[in-house]
Amino acid sequence: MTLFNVADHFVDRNLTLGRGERVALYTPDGATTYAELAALVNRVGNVLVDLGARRGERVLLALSDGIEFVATWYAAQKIGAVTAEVYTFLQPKDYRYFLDYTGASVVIADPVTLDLLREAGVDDRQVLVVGGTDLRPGEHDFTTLVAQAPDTLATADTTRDDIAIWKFTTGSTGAPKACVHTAASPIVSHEAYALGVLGITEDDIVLPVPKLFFGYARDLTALYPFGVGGAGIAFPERTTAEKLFELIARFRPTILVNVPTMMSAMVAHPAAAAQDLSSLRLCTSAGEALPAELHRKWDEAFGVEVVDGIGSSEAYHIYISNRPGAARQGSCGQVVPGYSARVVDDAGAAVPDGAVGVLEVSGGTVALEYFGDEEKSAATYRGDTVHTGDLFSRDADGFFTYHGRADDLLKSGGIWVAPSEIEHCLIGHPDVLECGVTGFEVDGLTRPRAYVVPRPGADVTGEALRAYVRERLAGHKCPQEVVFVDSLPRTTNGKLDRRALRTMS
Ligand code: 3SK
Repeated sequence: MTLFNVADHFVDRNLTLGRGERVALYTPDGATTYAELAALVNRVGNVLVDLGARRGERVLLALSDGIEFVATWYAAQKIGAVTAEVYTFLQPKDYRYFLDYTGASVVIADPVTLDLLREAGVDDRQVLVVGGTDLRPGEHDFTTLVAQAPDTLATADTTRDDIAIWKFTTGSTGAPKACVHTAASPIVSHEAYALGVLGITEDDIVLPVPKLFFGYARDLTALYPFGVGGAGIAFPERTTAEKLFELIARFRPTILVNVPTMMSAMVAHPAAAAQDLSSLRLCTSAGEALPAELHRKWDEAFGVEVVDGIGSSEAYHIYISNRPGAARQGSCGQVVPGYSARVVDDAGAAVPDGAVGVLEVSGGTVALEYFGDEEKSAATYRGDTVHTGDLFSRDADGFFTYHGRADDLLKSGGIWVAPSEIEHCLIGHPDVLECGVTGFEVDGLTRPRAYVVPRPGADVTGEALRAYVRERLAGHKCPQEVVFVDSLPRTTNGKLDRRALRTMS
C-alpha cells in the first residue's frame, strides 16, 4: 500500500517542490515560511511523542488560532495520531465531555482553556500549554519544550486509509459527535473543491472568519492553500467585522472564508462603505444557507464575488457549490466534481426536479462513522453516501436550493413551513440584522415566531416586519409574533442554534 501522510502532503512536500521560502502562514506576530513551519512541526511532533501521544490515538487541541495551532495539528498528523479540535470558549463540563469522548492522553491548551480544563479535571493527561504560566504537574510549557526538541522527525508510515481526522458535528441535536475521517478526505476535497471549484493557486492568501477548530475554516486556511504553496492567515481574537477590515487592510488576502452571519455584520457596519476589499478575488459562504437578499446586500456593499456552498463534517467539506463567475443568488450551486447528490422522498426514491426532498450525497470524503454511535451512524452513512437530513430541491440545470432541516419544519395553518424561508424573507428588510424563526403554540396550534436582531439604530416595529413578510410570502408563513433580541443563540460553529431558539420565550 502506498504511504501517505497529511503533514507530508500539505507541509513537507512544499520543501521538496522548492517552496521552502514562501510564506505558509501570516499571524499578527509575523510570517512563517514553509521551511520554518516544517521544522516547527517536527519539533512539536517530537514533544507530542515524548508526552505519550501515539499513532492512532487522538490528540485534543483546545487552542486559539495561531502558528502553534497549525504546527501542532500537523505534528499530530505527522506522528500518525488523530487530530480532534474543539472550540476555546466552552464550559468546563464540555471539556470534560471531550476529554472522555476522545480518550486523548495529550491535550494542547492555551491560558483560557487551561483554566477550564483544570476545572473540568484532566486526570493523568499531559497538557501542553501555549503561553501559560504557573504550570502544575502534568502541564508543560509549549515554548520551552519545543525549543529543546530536535527539528527532524520521521513521518509515520500511514496510508490514505488510516484514520487521521475527527470532525465534530455542531451538537445542535444532542452531544457533539465525531465524524471519523481517513487521510484521504482532505486530499480528495482539496482536489475537488479547492482546485476544482475555487481554482486555488500559490498566489492565494486566505483569511478565515470562523476559527480553525471549524473544519470549514481550517481546511481552507491551513490545508488547501498549503497544497499549492499559497498562504493562510490565523489570528487569536474573536472575529468581528472591525477585526476583519483591519486584517484585510494589513494582509491583503485574496479569499475570505465567510459565513452569512458575519456577512450581515460586515454589510451593516457603519464603516462598510470606507473599506477597500479590492484584494479579495472571492468570498466563500457556507455553514448556513445564504439568503438571496443578504447576497444582494453584500454585492451592493462590497462587490466581492460570493461563492456560496454547502458542506458538512459528515461529508468532510463542501460538496455543492456555486462556481466563480456563474453564481445564482439563493442557490447553493451545483455538485462539486467527484460528488453526486440525490434529492429523495421518505422511501428513498429520487424526487422530480423542482420537488423538495432530503439530500443524499455520495463521494470519496464521506466519514466512516460517528465515533461510538452505531445507531446514528447506521441512519446517516451508507457506504460512501451520507443521508444529510437537509431539505433541498434541484432544478433542471442542476442547481440546488436549501429548504431547511427536515427536523426543523413547522406545521402552520396545517401546512409544512420551513423556518429558513421566513428567515430568508425577513433578512431582506433593511432594518433586520439577523433573525431566527421557530414555532410556538397558540390554542394548541403551531404558529411561526420570529426572533429579530435589529440593525443598530433601527426603529422598526414587529407589525412592520409582519407586513413585510405578508407582502412576500403566503399568509400562514407570516410570523404571528416578532420578538426583538440583542443576539441569537449560536452553536460553536456559528450556526443558528435552533434547539436553544425553541427554548427562548
Ligand atoms: O457547514 C458545515 O458544517 C461544514 C463542515 C465542514 C466543512 C465545511 C462545512 C461548510
